[in-house]
Amino acid sequence: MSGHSLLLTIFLASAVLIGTIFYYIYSTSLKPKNDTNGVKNPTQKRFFFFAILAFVVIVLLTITIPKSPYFIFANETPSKVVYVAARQFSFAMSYKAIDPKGEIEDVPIELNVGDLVEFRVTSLDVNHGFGVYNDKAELLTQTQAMPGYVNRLRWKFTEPGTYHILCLEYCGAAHSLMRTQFTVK
Ligand SMILES: [Cu+2]
Repeated sequence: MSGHSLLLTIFLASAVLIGTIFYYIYSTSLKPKNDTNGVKNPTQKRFFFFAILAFVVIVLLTITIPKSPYFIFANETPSKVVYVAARQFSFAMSYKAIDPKGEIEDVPIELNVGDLVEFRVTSLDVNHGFGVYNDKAELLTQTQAMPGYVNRLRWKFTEPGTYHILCLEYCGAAHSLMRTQFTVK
């Protein structure tokens, strides 16, 4: 079992356990009354409402959790690694690993259509966002840039063009100016 599926299993098992405890408290704290004069017991209605709600939530989670970006391209080896250091108020991108205490290299990045790219994103000061936008200003994918951590973001670009990186987390007075770009051929 991979680390991801183990975490998911633990999460789901805890959710079922918590749900069972809540249901036990719910079922023992109400004294259902018999129907009188044709009026239905309101607690029964409430039970069905919550049962349907729980069903909808479980179905939606089952569909959407496997599609979350954390699992995307997890079983493939990236053909290119791009290192990103965010700082107030710019991004530095390089093909070489970034040493936060050394000189920060910032080189023009060129990627190929169809290549699996892994961005390794960190921050040199405060929390930033790393949002990848296409030419039409549509957000394709994103992760956080956090000091002391390296977040990996994998993506395959299907169209050539200029892509833009924008900070997605308010990080100071010049946050809105914090952007860079790279090309895909
Ligand atoms: Cu920002």
